[in-house]
Parts: sequence; C-alpha cells; structure tokens
Amino acid sequence: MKIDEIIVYKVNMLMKNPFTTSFGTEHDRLFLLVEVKNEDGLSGWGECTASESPLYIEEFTESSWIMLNKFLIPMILKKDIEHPDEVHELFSVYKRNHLAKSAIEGAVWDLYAKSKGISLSEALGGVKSSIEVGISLGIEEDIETLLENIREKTEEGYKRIKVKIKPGKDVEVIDKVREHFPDIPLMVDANSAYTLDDIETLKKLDPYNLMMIEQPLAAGDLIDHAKLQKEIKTPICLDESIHSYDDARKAIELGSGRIINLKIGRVGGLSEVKRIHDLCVQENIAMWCGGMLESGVGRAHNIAITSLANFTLPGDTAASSRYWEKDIIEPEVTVQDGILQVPTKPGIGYDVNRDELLKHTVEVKTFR
Ligand code: OSB
Ligand code: MG
Repeated sequence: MKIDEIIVYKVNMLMKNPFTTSFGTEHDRLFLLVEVKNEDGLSGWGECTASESPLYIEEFTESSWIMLNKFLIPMILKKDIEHPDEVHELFSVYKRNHLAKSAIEGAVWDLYAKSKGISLSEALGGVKSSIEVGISLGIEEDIETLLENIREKTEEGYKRIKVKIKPGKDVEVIDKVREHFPDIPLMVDANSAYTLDDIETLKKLDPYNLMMIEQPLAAGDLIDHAKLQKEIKTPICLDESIHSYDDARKAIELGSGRIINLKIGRVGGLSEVKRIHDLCVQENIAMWCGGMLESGVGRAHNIAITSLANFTLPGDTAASSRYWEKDIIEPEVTVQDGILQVPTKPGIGYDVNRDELLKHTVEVKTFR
C-alpha cells in the first residue's frame, strides 16, 4: 500500500481529574495524533503519548512534533509499504524517539489491517476476544480520597488496583489500604522515585502481599534492580527501563525483575511489542499492557495488543470515562465488571469522532 497523505494533529484535552505520580501532576494532555491515508482514501490512526514535559521519558510533545515533521514523515510519505514491520526497520536509522516513531508505525498498522479487512488484534496475532483490566490510581494528598477512589473502582469491577507511591507516601499509605482492603489484587508504581539506599523502606512493603512493585529505581538501573530483587520478596515489574527487545532480553538475563509492563510507545511501536511478547513467552516472563493516559486512539491500540496470548495480567487500559468527559472515538471504550470486549471491526475498531477531535486540536499539519 502506498502512503499518500499524512496528517499530524496537536491535541489538548482536559482530563476529568488531575493525575499525580512521583514525577508530577498532569491536569490535561497535550499529545499528537497521526493519520495516514492510502491511495484509496482509507485512514489509519496512531497516537504519540508524549507529554508536555520530559518527566516520564526524555521525549515531550514538541520534540515529537519536530521528530515527526522533520525526519519521520518525509521517510515514509509516498512510500509503498508491504507490511508495517518495514516502518520499524526504516526508522531504526534514527536513535530513540520511540514515542514519535510509534505514532506513525501504529497508524500504518491500523491502515494495513483496514486494507486487509481484519481487526488490528487479528493482524497482530491476538487470540483473546475480551481482556481483563485494572486501574492506576494517582497519589492523593489525603488517604481518605485514595481509599474512596479504591472503593469506587473496586465496586466498578476493575480486576486490580495500582497505587502510585513515592518516598514519604509509601509504607504508611499501603498499610492503610490493606487495613481497609485486605484481599484486593493490589500493586504499587514508584515511577523511579527510589535508589538502593531505600532498600529498608522497600523491604517493608513485602508483608502486604502486593502483586508487584513497578519501576522502583531509575530507568537505566538494570543492575541495581537485579540487586534489589534479590533483597525483596515483592516481584519487580519494569516500566521505564524497557525501551526495546534488547532491554527486555538484558533485564531478563540479569534478573532485574519478574514482570514487564509493556507500552507500545516506549518500545517504538507494535512490531517491537510483538517481538518482546514472543521473548517473554519463551522466557516465561509475565507481562501486561501499561497506559499513558491515552485518548481513544491510543487506548484502541492498547486493547489490540492486550489480546495477545501472553498479556495474562490485567493492564491499565481503563474505560474512556475514567479520563475524559467525552472521548474522541466512537463508540467510547467501556468496561463491564473489569472486562473489556476486543472490537472485531477492521483496524483499531473504533471510529475517530472528527468533530470532537477538531474541538481539541490546536495545530494541524498536512503532508501530501
Ligand atoms: O508509570 O504507568 C505509568 C501514566 C502516565 C505516565 C506513566 C504512567 C502512567 C500511569 C497511568 O500509571 C496509566 C493509565 O491509566 O493510562
Ligand atoms: Mg509505570
């Protein structure tokens, strides 16, 4: 298929509730959508999950905008592409910038699936028709608000609760959570807020029967994570540390963790997700799909990968209504008793609501 036209949208959407992690608070999302069109006028969609500031990863929305416009789009505009794997291959000449790369690559995958008349899930080799989902809850000023959030989301049926932690908001918080909810599937996410100096604090989390602790140490600290895993019983799950198949391979070999949170953007796209998925099957490593507070487009991609066989743990792909007053896709993503139905329509399986999208679009650039 020939990539005839590419459109990049810079979008700003206000979130229903602010979301706080150890690295900061997000009130709204400034992100990019990429639309690729083939010669028949079919459209494929991808989302760049960068944020306004480089707090989670080194990329940020403006850097991704430049990366796309200056380097990536010119590389594939007017190109004849047989299979989306070629996009990953082409982009590999440029270092990193995975969030930007994955936005186009995902759009090409969607277009590819649509041109074959199959769902993105099927195109990727997905096998599940429904998926189990959990929910990620931000840090709150007061414990009562967090407990109320957990109560509400547990009653809605989410299959596991993830609580964000940071130094000073960790052991005491989890102690209170467990006092009120002794049996819920519970995990924590530190977003790299600790160092090996905090081993004693992290050990204190061991008695709370947590499914895992996500990314306690810095992104590059594979060796320190391996040391930490030997000292604590709670399984370590890696998020910020895994940017590629090779990162995953090294982390597994070193014993840096026992679980991987896979995010499409962070590893540069769906082709790399598939490779890491297959590695984890081979190495018997548990995995699940993380989230980046996506709009419906990125959410649809997350749903498609979660339908692959080895995504056995509930992910962070909650319902549209958890984030937005109104999502930019139709229908919106809904969750019933913690279960989400994988769409069967061609491509991502949801239609972009162009009127809604344009309400939030602050800049558009078209390449023909
Ligand atoms: O660490 O998984 C994370 C959101 C933004 C950046 C990083 C993370 C998160 C979340 C929220 O945990 C996941 C979601 O609900 O999309
Ligand atoms: Mg995380």
